[in-house]
Amino acid sequence: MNHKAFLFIFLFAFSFCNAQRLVKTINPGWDFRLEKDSVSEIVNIPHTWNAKDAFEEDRKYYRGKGIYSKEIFIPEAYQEKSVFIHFEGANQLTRVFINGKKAGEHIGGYTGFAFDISDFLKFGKANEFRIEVDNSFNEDIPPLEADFNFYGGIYRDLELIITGKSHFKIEGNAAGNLLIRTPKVSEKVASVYFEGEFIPHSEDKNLSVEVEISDPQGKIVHKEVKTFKYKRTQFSFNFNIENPVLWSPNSPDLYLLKANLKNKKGEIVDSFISNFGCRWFRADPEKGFFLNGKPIKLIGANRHQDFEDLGNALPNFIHRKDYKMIKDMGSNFVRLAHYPQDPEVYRMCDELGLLVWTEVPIINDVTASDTYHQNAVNMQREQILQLYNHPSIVFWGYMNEIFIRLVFNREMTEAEKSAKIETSVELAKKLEAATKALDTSRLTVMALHENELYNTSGIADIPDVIGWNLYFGWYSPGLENFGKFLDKQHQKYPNRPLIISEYGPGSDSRIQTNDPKPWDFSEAYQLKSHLSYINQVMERPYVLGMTAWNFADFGSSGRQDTRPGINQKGLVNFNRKPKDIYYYYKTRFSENDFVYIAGRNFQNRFIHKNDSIELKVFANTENVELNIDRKTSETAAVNDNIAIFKLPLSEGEHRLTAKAGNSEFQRKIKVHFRENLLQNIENNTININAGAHSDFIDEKTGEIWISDQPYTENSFGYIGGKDYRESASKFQGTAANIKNTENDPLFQTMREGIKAYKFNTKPGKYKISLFFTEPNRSASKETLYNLSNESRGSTEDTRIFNISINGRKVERNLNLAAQYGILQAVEIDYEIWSDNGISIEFDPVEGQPVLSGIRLERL
Ligand code: GCB
Repeated sequence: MNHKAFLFIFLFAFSFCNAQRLVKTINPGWDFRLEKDSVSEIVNIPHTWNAKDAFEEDRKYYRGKGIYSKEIFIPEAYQEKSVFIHFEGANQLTRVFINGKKAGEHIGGYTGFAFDISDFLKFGKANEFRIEVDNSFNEDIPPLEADFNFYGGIYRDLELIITGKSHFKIEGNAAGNLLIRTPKVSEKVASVYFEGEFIPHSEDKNLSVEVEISDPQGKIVHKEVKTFKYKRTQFSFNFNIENPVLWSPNSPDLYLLKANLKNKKGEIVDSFISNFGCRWFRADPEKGFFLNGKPIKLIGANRHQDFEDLGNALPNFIHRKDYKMIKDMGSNFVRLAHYPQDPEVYRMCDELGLLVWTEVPIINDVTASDTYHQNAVNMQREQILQLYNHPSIVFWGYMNEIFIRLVFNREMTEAEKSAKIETSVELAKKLEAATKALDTSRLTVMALHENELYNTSGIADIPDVIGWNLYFGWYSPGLENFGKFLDKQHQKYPNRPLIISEYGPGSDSRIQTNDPKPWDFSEAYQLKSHLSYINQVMERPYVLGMTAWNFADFGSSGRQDTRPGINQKGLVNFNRKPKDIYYYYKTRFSENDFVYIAGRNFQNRFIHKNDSIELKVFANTENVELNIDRKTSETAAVNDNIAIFKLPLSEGEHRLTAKAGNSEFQRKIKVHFRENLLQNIENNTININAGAHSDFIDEKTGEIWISDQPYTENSFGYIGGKDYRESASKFQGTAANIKNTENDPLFQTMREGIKAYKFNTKPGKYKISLFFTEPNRSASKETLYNLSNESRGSTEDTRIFNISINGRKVERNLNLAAQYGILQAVEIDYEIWSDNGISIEFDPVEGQPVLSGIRLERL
């Protein structure tokens, strides 16, 4: 060993022993069982017991108590220390027992907490840890309800923290109340306050706190020591940083503060390390958001903390990856809806340069009890004290759409409604006061839904900034009504800074079309809607910014969209595979040249011979050059970051290469002429998404169910009827979970009142598969067999029809509701020999026939 290496090891070992705080996870190997079960299993933390059942058919996930137990050996040496157990988060009511004694209890599922467990431990021995976590509905704990799953468990890291006998304050608020405040920052000087508490042990008289600050380059810019007389527990430092390096999304430069707590002998008994940043900001109701004196339009997304197959029990790398993806799409801002997230998330936002709106989960409804109010206020206090030092945070939020139940609950009396409003306003005032008591340097914010009650009740006047969750073109009609609504609000309340906290439709990567419509869940409609919203925000300087709903699809057990149990408004899928819209944001908001050919999941195109392929190319240059099959090139102008090409392509595969500035993108697409499908039937099955204007791609099998078409000579198609969405005169399709299938969209769209489906086939043996569902929840289950019965109810909701194939009756009095049930996926296959084409006739007996899909195979 050379001399240098020896010195290095010595120094390392020395500083290690001297750094008195040890933080170590105790995640692995817990014996876990649900209270209702006797069998247990071994699990690792992060863990939730709802990762699966929240997505099973009925999605009634277990909300109750889960019990974690484990023996943990505590070394003899810890007798000279203080030992804490620290939860980064457990949902939602947690009780800790050590060696049979209760060591602590915490309420709330989204903030961290710690207990001093020193007095409960046996040293040099194994100790019995038992942790009970309960996610049952509790009317005193927010959130009472919301559009996401309340997965139960210890779903974030679990740690022991070991310090000297004397230590910085850890218990209670978990961050130790060690706050770094930067109340005044300018380009010339930043004044910094570092303040907090320590807990002195009787053996340690006269403790001192030593502070060292380094700048973003690692150069020490300030050092200071203060000694405190015994029994003093509060300390504070106040110093200036001249010409501070400012933190911003473009240059997220961080300062580092290290603090040591030392005893009289100069030994370090505890230590604390935290980043902080120097920046200032304001929200102007007329001119928008300003950071470090410069205007900045806030652009980004909301983000939930769950992931496909994992529930909310995510390893840190997924948290990190999400925020990198959010940053990478050109965001400078995120809303952590609807609750405080993993500590790693805030660290990432500081480092990546993402401004943050973080909020406590007071959602949809409030309980008018002191306990509920107090729990809500405690959550906000914990959030603020734990996250205070992150320069990325600019908004402390509380309350999301707090009047939504009130508006939709028809059973409530006027008196009950007034009482709800009163208690909500009262709680908002308490939350506002509690927030400002801890932090006047940040802005408070609340998210509202489209309703005047927020204005008339006065609740919208309480926070500094108002966030609007607006779903024009989805829950309420007309994308263009978005801007009109904002202008009206701005006119009426000119002193109120506004931000768009949520917007965006649901989309399903399996649904593709060039002719998007509201509620068709196509990626194309998602693009249309987001594009319109972005333009409308960009035209309005007074709007501070916008966060899309949502970065990723997320679990919500009550949802019945095209993937039941999942809210599909994500820019990326539940597993984070991007939808096209993700790349639209990246194109629109990233500074480097970027080009992307839309249609990640739309690579097979089924068109009519004389039609051309419509291709959308996203680019942030003035023009895009598109090369086709390395032969011909076309150029198109870019509007709103989209160039549209109409390409008359031949049948078969084509390689497309788009170029914009320094960026290049390739995509293969395959063109199929619908006219030729019947000719090639030996090689191809034809799958038709009856009653739909969109293609549906079965992710599992790769089958493509092409959009429907009317019958024409020498081809195939329907005769008669209407798309169910139109005939039902509904804004949406069925938007209901279809049982016995994962291909809900195939069944949710249908042709109602259909008379026939025809194929001009050559002679041969064929298999015809018909796909149906009964969409009407009140469809009558009575069949024609008891037609004679006098007691037969209204025929309005009865649907009975016959089916014939080439003149032969194959179904007599088919009543889907009676024979299969409502909203069930039904497939019936028929084998036939046909000499001269296929004609399937639907003949109504009562009500109107329906058809959801049809598949033709040559046998
Ligand atoms: C909202 C809620 C959010 C929902 C969203 C939706 O306004 O704030 O929690 O998930 O709408 O998708 O309906």
